[in-house]
Amino acid sequence: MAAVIPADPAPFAFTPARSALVVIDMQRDFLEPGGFGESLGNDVSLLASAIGPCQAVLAAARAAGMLVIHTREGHRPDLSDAPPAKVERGPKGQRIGDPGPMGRILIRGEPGHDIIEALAPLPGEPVIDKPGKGAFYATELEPMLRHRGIEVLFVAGVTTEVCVHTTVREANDRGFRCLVIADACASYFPEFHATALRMISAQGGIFGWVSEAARVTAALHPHREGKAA
Ligand code: C5J
Repeated sequence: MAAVIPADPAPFAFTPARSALVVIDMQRDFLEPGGFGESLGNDVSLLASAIGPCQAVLAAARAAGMLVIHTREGHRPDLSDAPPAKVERGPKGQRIGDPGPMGRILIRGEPGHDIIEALAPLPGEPVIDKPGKGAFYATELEPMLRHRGIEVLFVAGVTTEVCVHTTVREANDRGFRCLVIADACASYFPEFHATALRMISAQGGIFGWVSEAARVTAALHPHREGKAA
């Protein structure tokens, strides 16, 4: 049964069974002090606004029986999957792989690499570990979606103009229809957040659609598992 969400640039029609919620990189390394985000000079408190809306859409997607996928950005402990061009950013001693208050920065298995407790994946929800900005690059995300017949992605997470945007662009080129949930995304640069969202919905939705958590949850409500008409 199709549902419609008010969105920019036009109403967005979707079928929950063919849709997935993808929550991008809501990790301690980006949202908490002492991680990768702060090591690059950012005010990590700016990302907190996305947590409540992410919780709301996660609850609604789970209740509707939709596929929920989480991603984490990070690297192997030996850094063999981390390009030097990425590692050589930021102040020495606070770069990817360096020790920090939450373990080695942006390294898989370290406390900082974990998804924040408020948005912890439930058992059975796939978690994609990605070495890049985009969730499709060097990951199993695309076959995972194709095998389940997914055509639509609801995208939330951080940061809007970096990993969210890159993932939406990758998805768009692969033929997925993406709806970005504006208030469930955030950036260290509020002006980049606003512009990145405009870039998605401009030109007739060149990369996708943009809406808000309350609209998404309202559209999913009648589709709670077993209640969809
Ligand atoms: C960044 C991300 N900003 N998840 N990563 O480096 O957006």
